[in-house]
Amino acid sequence: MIGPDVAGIAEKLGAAADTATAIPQLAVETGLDVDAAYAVQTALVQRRLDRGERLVGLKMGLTSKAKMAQVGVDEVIWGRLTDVMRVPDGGGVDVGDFIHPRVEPEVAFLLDRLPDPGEPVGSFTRAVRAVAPAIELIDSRYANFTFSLPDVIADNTSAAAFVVGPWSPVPDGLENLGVLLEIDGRVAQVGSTAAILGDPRRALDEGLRLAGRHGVRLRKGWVFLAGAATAAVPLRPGAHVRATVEKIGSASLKALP
Ligand code: OOG
Ligand code: MG
Repeated sequence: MIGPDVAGIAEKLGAAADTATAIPQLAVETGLDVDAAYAVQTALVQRRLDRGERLVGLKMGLTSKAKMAQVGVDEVIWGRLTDVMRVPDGGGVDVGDFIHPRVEPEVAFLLDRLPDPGEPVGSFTRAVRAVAPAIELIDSRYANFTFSLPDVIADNTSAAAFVVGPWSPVPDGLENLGVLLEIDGRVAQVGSTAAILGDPRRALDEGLRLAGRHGVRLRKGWVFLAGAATAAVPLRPGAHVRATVEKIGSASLKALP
């Protein structure tokens, strides 16, 4: 049997992102399984690298029950971040550049010395130099923000943009810090870093393990998003978004009017 058309599917997803136009889900019709979906993701990100973007990190997805429940997919996934997706802290985005953007509060790790492939993280404090509050802007390329597991993997796990706040040393009690998402000064979501796999450090173990399976090595200097602790919230034009993580600080983002 002929396998799915990896390059063709990546092109469709890339064009959907470039033109901010939703497309129907495609995994069932094209026979995409998880492995083929990661191959599509690789081709989709390569399309960005071919036009000059640089890989700057890795993001985890669906590491909390709140997120799994919101999208109806219950497996941990990972995707790639490029320099063009990064928005400066306090910076603005144009909602019109996206299909149906949502924002979610995240914890970011600044990667330092990483173990060799196949090895456990071992010492988190050696692998992670600093932590920061972050906001991820996700934008599924599928209509109605609805997808299956292989669909969302192929779509680079809905990655669209991200903001990283000020870095600080890893605080005590990282496994249970309050997380807040505010829109226009009003609380939109409340959670705890404990929602992220019981301890966000575990997200790094999972990232190393899962990305390692596909031959992807994390790099020193990369940003690592551990996955949202709460459900995501639609981003409306003119909204001011702030994510705060207790003991770490805040990151913010404006949507242009
Ligand atoms: C998939 C990406 C999930 C997270 O932090 O859980 C994710 C989606 O919800 O569209 O980034
Ligand atoms: Mg996320």
